[in-house]
Formats: sequence, C-alpha cells, structure tokens
Amino acid sequence: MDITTKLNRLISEVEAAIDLLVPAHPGPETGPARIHAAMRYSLQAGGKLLRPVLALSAAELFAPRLSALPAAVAIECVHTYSLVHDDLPCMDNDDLRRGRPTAHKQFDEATALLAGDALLAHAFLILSTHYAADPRLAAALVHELADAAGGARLVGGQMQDLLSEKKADATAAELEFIHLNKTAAMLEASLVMGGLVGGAEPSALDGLRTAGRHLGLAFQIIDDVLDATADSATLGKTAGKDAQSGKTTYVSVHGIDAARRMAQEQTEAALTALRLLPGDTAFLVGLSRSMLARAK
Ligand code: GRG
Repeated sequence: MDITTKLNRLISEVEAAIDLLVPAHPGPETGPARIHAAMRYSLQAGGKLLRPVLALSAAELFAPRLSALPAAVAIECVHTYSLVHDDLPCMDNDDLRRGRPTAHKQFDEATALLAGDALLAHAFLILSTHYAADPRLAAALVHELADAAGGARLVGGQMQDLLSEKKADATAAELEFIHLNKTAAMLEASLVMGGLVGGAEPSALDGLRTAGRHLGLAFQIIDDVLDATADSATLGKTAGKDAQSGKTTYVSVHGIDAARRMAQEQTEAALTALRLLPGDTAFLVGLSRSMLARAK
C-alpha cells in the first residue's frame, strides 16, 4: 500500500473516532451545548492529524491487543487544546487556525479558554475509560501524555518561548530547549503511546522516543521555514508572523539555507532511529520524508 493511501485510511479512522469519542451530546447531563460545540469546532477544523497518525502507525509496528484509536484521539485533544490556548490574545493573539477563524474569534475568549481546558481533561477521560481493561497500560498512557503536556515539557516549552520573546538575544540553545519541549514532546509521546498500545519492548519504546525527538525538531524547523516562505492560504494560519513579531526562530538564528539543512539532518536522524525498530517501518519512514519535502 502506498503512503498516501495508508495516510488517508488512518486519517479517516481518526476522524471517525474523534466524532465518536468527543461527542456533541455526551450524555443526559451534558452541560451547555456551547462548550461541546467549541471543543468540536477546533478538533474538527481540518488539522493534519499528524500526531494520531504517528500513534496508530507506531502501534501497527507491533501486535496491539487493543485499538490505538482512543490513545490517538486523546493526543489530538491535548494538541488541539494547546493550539486553542496558543491563539488567545494573551499568547500569540491569532485570528486564523487550520484555515478557519480561531476559537476565540468564532466563539469568545472565555469559551475558547474553557474549550481548551475541557479538551485537556477529556484526553485523560478517554485514556482512563478506554484502556480500563488493562490498568497497567492505562497508567502508562496517562503518565506518558501527562508528562509530555506538563510544566517540564509542552507548557514549559511554551513558557520559555514567551520569556525568550521578550529578549532580543535568545540563543540557539534556548531555541532548542523551547522546541524539544513545545513541539517534540508531543511527537515523542505520540510514537511512544502507539508503542505502548502495541506492547513494544522498552528498547523499542526508547527507539520510538528518539525518532519522535528528531522528528519533532525537524517538524519545528520546517514550520519556521514555511512561516518565512509560504503564504497564509497555503498554511491555513497567518504567514510571516515570526519575522513581523521579531520572534527568535531557526530561520532568524541560522538563516533559511542552514535551517533547511538542519531539518534534513534531524529527519535523517529520525529515519535512522525508525529503521532500527522491529516491524514494517516503511510508512513511518515515508511519512517522515514527506514532512521534510514540505519545506523545499
Ligand atoms: C498553550 C500550553 C500551550 C502550548 C502551546 C502548540 C503550541 C504550544 C503552540 C502553537 C505554535 C507552534 C508553532 C507550535 C509548535 C508546534 C506546531 C508546529 C504546532 C502545529 O502543529 P500542526 O502543524 O497543526 O501539526 P495541525 O493544525 O495540522 O494539527
């Protein structure tokens, strides 16, 4: 099966699972319809679903006894919450996300804040509900996602990003810290959570983590290159914002050509780690290569 066919199959599965696991009417006492509408508005806005796809394809390398779809949806809930909060006026103050008005533009700031909060909580509800039959697996998944999303990683990276924005002399080391945590942590968690559902051995989990870290750095460098080179219509979000706001990025620190080279190096390192894994890694290898192609 070629990469695009498999990618489309996984995306359709994730979309159906999101519809099922993040319902518009969750139960008889569901609370205001507005909060569920806002959660689904951002979740179903046409994101690339890269993280869930990574989780599903990592699980498929092994012999999963349970479906990795709930884990994949939980990861997308956390990722989407982080985007909704990142777009708020107190953070990046953006009007466009995934080609649509951002959640606070479509609803209002308070609703967007609450939708993000609810998506974060919902991720852990999904994990604890759908893996309850295997409590060790449920605990491992909750631990992995909570660690990736917490103050030392996703939120810590975002905090450092905000702190570094205020100074003109942010260093390459600070930049790497920000993206190892803000971007790479969630890609690592996606591959590792897939591996956990698949029943991967500790050495394979380490390999998945290494691949996720390099893929995450490659992904961020590519994101910086695209911000500097693509237009808003192509990106589905406001282009050129980094330079406009004087932000420290791989492009501002290293220049476009070096940034492209670094993306290539990080992708190669990810491919090396992927090739050492058991199972058929052709899809993950192809997907990683196609991510790099976006920045060319
Ligand atoms: C608010 C806790 C908190 C964190 C925000 C995700 C994030 C951290 C900020 C968004 C800005 C940014 C450039 C983040 C780096 C990761 C990244 C490139 C996210 C966008 O991911 P894609 O391209 O988006 O996979 P889609 O919409 O396709 O899911």
